[in-house]
Amino acid sequence: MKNGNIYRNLTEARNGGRFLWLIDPARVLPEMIDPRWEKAREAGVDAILIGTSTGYSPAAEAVIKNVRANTDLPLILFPGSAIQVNKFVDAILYLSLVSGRNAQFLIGEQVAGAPAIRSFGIEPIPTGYILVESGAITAVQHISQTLPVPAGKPDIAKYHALAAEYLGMKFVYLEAGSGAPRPVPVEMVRQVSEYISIPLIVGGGLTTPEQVRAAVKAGADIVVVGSALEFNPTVGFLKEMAAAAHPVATGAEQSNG
Ligand code: 1GP
Repeated sequence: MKNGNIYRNLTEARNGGRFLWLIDPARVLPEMIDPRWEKAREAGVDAILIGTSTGYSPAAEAVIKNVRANTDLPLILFPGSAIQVNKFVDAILYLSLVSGRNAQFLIGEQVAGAPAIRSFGIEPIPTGYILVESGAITAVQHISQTLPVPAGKPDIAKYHALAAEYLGMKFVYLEAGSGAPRPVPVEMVRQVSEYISIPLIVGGGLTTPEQVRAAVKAGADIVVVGSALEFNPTVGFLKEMAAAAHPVATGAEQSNG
């Protein structure tokens, strides 16, 4: 799928939120085939994100090809740096770490990756990436050497999100960091989603269906879950987490309240 199709597909009107499964290629063996991949669509996964914050993973290409061979879901790269750009994905979250003041992650990596994205013909989805304090120093914080937005300061998150919208970005991503002890506070999700007009992605530290449901109820259009699906690698749990993001579509819950 090319030329805006993935973004359109992720944002067209529907009840509930979208559920994205984040696969970290650094944590998957290149020869491994996860039996959940071919069941992911049926389990309620809307797309697969692939990426890691810790530089280049030599196995990434093999892992991506294996995922591709086992599911027809859209594959979206979620890169920590330009070196991760490859031609085996449909789209890329073209992230700018707007909550930081480190030029490398605001514009430097984007310039480095742009020609490859163009020549591979993959769909760039400009995304304002906002790191939120979560009770620990996460890999994103360490690698980017940036300060996260304080968890109790939703106004700061709102103004960064609005600036991302005004700069023409298509998504805002509120990120607590992979494996975060605390996800983005529900109150921050609510305030940011009410404040901006572009779709909101929320991820990091979401480990239970209740947390996923709360994020969607607060206004997250898309939720991203990675670590919890590594700790509990069953199809049943994948289904439960996905159903929590789109309760109406799955029939698991007829109303949110
Ligand atoms: C991290 O938001 C994603 O970039 C997902 O985080 O691994 O904690 O689910 P988890």
